[in-house]
Amino acid sequence: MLKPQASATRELLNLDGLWQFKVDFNDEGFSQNWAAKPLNTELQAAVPASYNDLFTDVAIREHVGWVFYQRTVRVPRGFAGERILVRVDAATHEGIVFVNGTEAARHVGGYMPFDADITAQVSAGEEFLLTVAVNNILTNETIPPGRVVTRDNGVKQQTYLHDFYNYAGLARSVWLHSAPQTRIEDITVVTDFEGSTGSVAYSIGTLGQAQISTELRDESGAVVATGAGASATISVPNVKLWQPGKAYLYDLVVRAHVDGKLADEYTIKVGVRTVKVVGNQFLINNEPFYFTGFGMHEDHIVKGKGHDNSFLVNDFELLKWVGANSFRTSHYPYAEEVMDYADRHGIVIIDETAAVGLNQNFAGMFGGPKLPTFGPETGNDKTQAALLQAVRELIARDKNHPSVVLWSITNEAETGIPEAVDFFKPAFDLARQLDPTRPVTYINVMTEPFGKCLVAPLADVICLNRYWGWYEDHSDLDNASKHFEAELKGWTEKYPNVPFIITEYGADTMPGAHSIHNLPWSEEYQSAYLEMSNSVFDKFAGVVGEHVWNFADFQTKPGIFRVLGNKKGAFSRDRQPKAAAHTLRARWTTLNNRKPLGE
Ligand code: GCB
Repeated sequence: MLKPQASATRELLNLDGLWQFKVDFNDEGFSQNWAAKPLNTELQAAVPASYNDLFTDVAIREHVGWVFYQRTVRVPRGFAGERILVRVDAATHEGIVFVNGTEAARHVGGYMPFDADITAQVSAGEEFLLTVAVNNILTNETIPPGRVVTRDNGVKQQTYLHDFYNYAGLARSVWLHSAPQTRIEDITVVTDFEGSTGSVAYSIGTLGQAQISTELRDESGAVVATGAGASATISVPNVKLWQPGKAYLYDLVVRAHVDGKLADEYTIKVGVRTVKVVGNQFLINNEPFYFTGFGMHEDHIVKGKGHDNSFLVNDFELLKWVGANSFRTSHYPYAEEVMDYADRHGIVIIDETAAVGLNQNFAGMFGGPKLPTFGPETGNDKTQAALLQAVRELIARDKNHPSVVLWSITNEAETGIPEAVDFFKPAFDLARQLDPTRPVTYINVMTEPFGKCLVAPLADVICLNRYWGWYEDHSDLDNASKHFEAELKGWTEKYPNVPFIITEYGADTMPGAHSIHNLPWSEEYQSAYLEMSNSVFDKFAGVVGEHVWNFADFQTKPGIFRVLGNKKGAFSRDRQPKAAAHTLRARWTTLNNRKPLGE
């Protein structure tokens, strides 16, 4: 799915700002057709932002159901004669776009963009009333799954089996954009190189018949290669590769002509690089790559999951400062601005669907009832269809990002039962069918070790989340080290030809808490815990990466094991380093994408 852009044939208008905002406390917004007239409300909400922390009213924060966002939009006169669309970058978790009270599009899945084609409903130069209704409910048939319960006081409550807070609303940008009737609909780029010659294979999907031509430009703007036809492979002499920490991006300018006249033009960034799994190594550009970095979250004060370019730049500065070369989009696809920025700055990404919490073993921790993970009331055929749709949309959106090197199907699902294979295998198959160029992984939870997990054989790379020294062997790093090593020995012996990435390891730490005795929650304990874990990883050639949980402290739903959120960040929620950040920096800034030890 192409991101809207301004080009010789396309217009783009950003609709961010303050929108009228109303919470549908009594479920009457649709029956009273709120979208047909100005919302009767004194509230305004910032877009992009999650709405939950904007207001002081806890009933808004904890609302379960629909909210309405509204503004007027004047269609620029230059849009005349074109298709006119509204792009919602994300409506968490379901969005409906209304134009003057009439539904124009709806979409389920809180972290993916969708378009409403409103050409028939609006006119260039005229104003219209744009309303986006957004629903935050998670059920057993959504990704991620959840359950709505009614408390004794009659108030609805959203429960779910993951710890990050269920922020909702319009957390990413909204756009009005135009596209020609005959247009470029899709672009797929696959890159390779041999010696100093690169290749860019592309295939272009169009709406309507058109002749396609392409131009590849280097960073100085010089045309280095050209192509003709809807699919072709073009050669790039003296190619400059996209490398971790050293990005190089070409522009592929795609033009569609009809009867010799330019009908559409669209430009995408192309990084020439390869990704391969060979034996137990992960190769980028045929060189072993060692992942250093974090599982992250889109999470900030006040904005929740709201995208913000200042935070984006600062978070990436901190990644660079600490020596991270990569991160995982735990536990959902991130804003496209994040992906573009990673492309531009050479940061490597493990790109994850929002399939988190497909594991009823967490019911004890997060509140029951504990049901079978897969079954009619939990993970069923519809849930699986939602997962497959999530995989489809993720790959459609992110397939051309050089920064993305690995698809992650799910985080910490229950994978030790045969139903898990039936449930997840189609998702692995689909990912490989849609993108044969990238390996596919899943994130294994500690309760599904190598002797039990049945999904591991489906994966090209096995990712392990391990908490030896925190949830197990708490405050006993000696035992933790022994158990961690024994476990990794078991995994790497069972799967000697598969690379392993430790995608989570971490210890909750209150910034400013200290202990001469390395007591848990102190900054000293977190540093010692990470050093212990890292020294275990260094004993295994098959461990090709370490992602600390988490980059920064983040908001969670309340819980007796959380102190105003998850405190496993190397940085506090306001992005100040804990001692652990310095510990990681000392290690990572000397690694240079390679594992120095244990090889
Ligand atoms: C996990 C989850 C992550 C949690 C983390 C924790 O295994 O994947 O979402 O936040 O543990 O801190 O408990």
